[in-house]
Amino acid sequence: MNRKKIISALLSVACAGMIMPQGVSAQDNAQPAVHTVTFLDFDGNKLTELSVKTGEKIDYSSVDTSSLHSYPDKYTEKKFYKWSMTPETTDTDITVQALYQSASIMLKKEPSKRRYTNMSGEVELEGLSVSITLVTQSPELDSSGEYKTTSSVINDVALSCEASPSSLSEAFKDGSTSAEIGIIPIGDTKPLATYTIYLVENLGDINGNGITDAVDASMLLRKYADGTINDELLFIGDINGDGKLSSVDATLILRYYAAVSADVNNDWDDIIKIK
Ligand SMILES: [Ca+2]
Ligand SMILES: [Ca+2]
Repeated sequence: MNRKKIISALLSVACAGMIMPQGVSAQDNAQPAVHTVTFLDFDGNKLTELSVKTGEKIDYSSVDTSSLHSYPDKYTEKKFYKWSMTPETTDTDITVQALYQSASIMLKKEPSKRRYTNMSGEVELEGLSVSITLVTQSPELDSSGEYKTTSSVINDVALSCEASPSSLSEAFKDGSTSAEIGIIPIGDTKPLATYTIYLVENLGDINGNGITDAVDASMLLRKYADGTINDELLFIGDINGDGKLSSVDATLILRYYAAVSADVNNDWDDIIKIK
């Protein structure tokens, strides 16, 4: 065998993998290099890290992201959305950051009925208007190096909400004349907003004798005329709920008294609605 042939034979054997280079490389193949995958929270602080070998799949599901779930304020829920990148494997140390999705609930309009004149029935959410703003981070960076966000607004979610407590007897059970009502998405337990309702059982009873009649109507007019109006009087005497006492309220008291006298429907709400 001449020199040329010997070289050729050696090369073909080497190419077939029969001859292993000695030393470091053989050692590397036996024990693949280990790399660190560092996971950061939304603020860029270290959450945890994983060690993965070259070629080994990174197990993202093993990272516990439950600590990233938070309520930055009463109306906002923030949770893990996805990682800034999710390569299957890595041959170097890498860092990935958690991206978030947040949902902020905004109460656009409280339920229109805030005042109840008795404790029977349900809390009414009519008039309630709620919107949810979803903000989602994307893996793309903006010009200042921050993760871009997109936001979308979902309106009119009021229909899928319920009041808690839902019954007036429950709301005012402690004898109080005001109650905090939670507005809760159906199926949820955490209120997205709260508002206050009032119990005014003595509506229109200006002189406080326990009945609402023509005497109260004239007393209201007198107080209206001489300007002796305080908050308590307004609470009892502002029948139409426009924030002031006027002859309109006196007229409504008379109408209520007439209905009671005639033993017909004397529901304040119905009486106030009559134009
Ligand atoms: Ca009275
Ligand atoms: Ca009024």
